[in-house]
Amino acid sequence: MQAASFLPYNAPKLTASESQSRALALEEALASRRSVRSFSDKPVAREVIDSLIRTASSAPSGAHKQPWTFCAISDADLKQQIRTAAEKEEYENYHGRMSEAWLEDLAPFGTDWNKPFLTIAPWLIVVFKRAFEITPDGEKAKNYYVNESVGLACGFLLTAIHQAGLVSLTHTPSPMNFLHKLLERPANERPFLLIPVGYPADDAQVPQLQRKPLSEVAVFY
Ligand code: IYR
Repeated sequence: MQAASFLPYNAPKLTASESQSRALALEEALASRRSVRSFSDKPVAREVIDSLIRTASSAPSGAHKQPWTFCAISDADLKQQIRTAAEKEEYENYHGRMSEAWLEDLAPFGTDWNKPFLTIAPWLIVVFKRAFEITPDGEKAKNYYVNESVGLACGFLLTAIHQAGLVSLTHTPSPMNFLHKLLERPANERPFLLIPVGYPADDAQVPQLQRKPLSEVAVFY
């Protein structure tokens, strides 16, 4: 095993009041983030997507294995193939595979099996988790806390998307194996989330939701 070499950590030097105002500024910026289901077809430059993915990939991960692959798709034909396959699965979900209680919980969001955003959004980012790695000599090498790590990277990604003035949807077609097949991913990768990225449609609407107040989500000891 290789020993890590260490460098001094150059922490940003902020006063307590600068810390507070920067915390509040980010809180306010992220308070306007919403999951959006109606996209514009306005293009987004490849360079922006590169940057969003670099930000996502800066997330912490178990033993710094970075157990993720981000597949960014702008090809119209591939987006159509993904839409067709996703809608086939979703049709089954909405017509029998989801419980009555689940359908009732989703009713306020107005979702159904139709997924037009999969062809309208200029980019689809399909996030894969890497369950393990294959070493150059063909051995399996373990990754650690893969779900936690990839979840964190997706959080960074959604934050970066919002910061860039773009919108996203955390879409979870189920089952997702069709993505593995269509994108010809290797055996160590499993689809994790499908995230359309772009601008909202001019007439985009979002459901009226309340976020839980601090008192309901935090306990101080
Ligand atoms: N995957 C389905 C159903 C769905 C499930 C949940 I939980 C949501 O928050 C939204 C939708 C779909 O994408 O329609």
